Amino acid sequence: MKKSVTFALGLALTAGLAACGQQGETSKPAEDAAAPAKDVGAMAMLAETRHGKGTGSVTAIDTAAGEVTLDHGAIAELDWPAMTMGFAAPQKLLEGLAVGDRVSFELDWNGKAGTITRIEKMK
Ligand SMILES: [Cu+2]
Repeated sequence: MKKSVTFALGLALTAGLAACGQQGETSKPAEDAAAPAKDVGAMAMLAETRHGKGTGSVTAIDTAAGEVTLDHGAIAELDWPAMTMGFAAPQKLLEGLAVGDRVSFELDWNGKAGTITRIEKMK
């Protein structure tokens, strides 16, 4: 009995550490760090990489570092609600994008971090 409780706690902690949006969340970072449970339930942490598609707007971008933060809508493939979060992205894909642009994008999610595989400005 005690063993299973410990195991469950370990899972919860792991899920918390891997919570999507942890890096890029712009709203109330202190509160998010203390209570990431809202997103953890929706984002099952799987070891394999999953692919998702979404739309959103660019809220921050660092082309040289290969980082972009998107305020994105729900992503059905990943069971994600809408949120603001950071992604890694090849520099080449970020060229020509700017804060405020509306974009459609695709990403690979490895359970801890997302990498943009396609991102295009929408008219
Ligand atoms: Cu997210």
